[in-house]
Amino acid sequence: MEQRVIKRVAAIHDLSGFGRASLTAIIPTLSSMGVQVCPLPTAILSNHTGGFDHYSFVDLTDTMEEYIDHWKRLNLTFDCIYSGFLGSVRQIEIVAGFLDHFGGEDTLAVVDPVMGDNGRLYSSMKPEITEEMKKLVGKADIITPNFTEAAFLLGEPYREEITDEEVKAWLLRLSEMGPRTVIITSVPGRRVTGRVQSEDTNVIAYDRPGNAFWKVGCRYIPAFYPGTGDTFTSVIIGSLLQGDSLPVAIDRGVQFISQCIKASYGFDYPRREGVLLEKELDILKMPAIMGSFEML
Ligand code: PXL
Repeated sequence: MEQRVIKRVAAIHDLSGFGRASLTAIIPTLSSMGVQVCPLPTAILSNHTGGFDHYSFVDLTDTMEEYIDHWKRLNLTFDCIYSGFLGSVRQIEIVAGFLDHFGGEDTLAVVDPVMGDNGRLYSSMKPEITEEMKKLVGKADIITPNFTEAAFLLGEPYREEITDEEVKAWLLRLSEMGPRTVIITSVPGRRVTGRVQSEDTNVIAYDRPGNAFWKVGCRYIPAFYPGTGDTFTSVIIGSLLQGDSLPVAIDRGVQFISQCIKASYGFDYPRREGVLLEKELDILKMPAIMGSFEML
């Protein structure tokens, strides 16, 4: 592969004009980390669907193949292929074909199997998306499902409590589907009689090459902001492309999202607009500081 000064990521996501999710979160995050983003848009929405009750939606499935054909004619190569929100079974097939063509040993394949949250599929997702998404997961090096998406991929009922040992079993089963690294976000942590403890949700990961489980605790902040999953995975990709180890990359992702939420929470504005990313992006230019990850 050619020597590139700037690492290059193909980002296969929707473009939502308002609300800081998908490409409008991914592009600034990776750019701030010195990585070039080449978007392959899956759909164009006026605004994302989390917390807004109306939006326009233009499905780009029919344009994707021609778009990809031009990238093939340009002989483009990528250091990473990163897919997220996909609107249809057909789009998943197109992404699978993209991974077959542009993927390889020197290309990190990251699949964020965006399907739902809080135990439910997103309103725009049809139930058959889960079966199709499993095929894409099988082609990935790294997957970053949230706890709900992990349950859907495994056919497990959603639950509000889980032990570390049970999460480890889930991680191994997900890794057996293909990916060498599995990172589950929003894993419920300890609760005491309804009162939430400080370390309430965790990111727990399994890395097959190192045969290691990693855990990073996140302090509970009572606010949900759409798009934080896209920013989180982007920070992990940027960090890995900069040469960080997996636990450091996960830790940087968790620290950055926590900082964004803390910096946003004190301001009175609709949460559906996402975290105040623009205020915090410069943090990504700083070197990683002391991590809070632990080995499980
Ligand atoms: O961040 C995930 C996401 C991506 N794209 C669209 C969404 C959402 C979450 O709500 O609505 C269109």
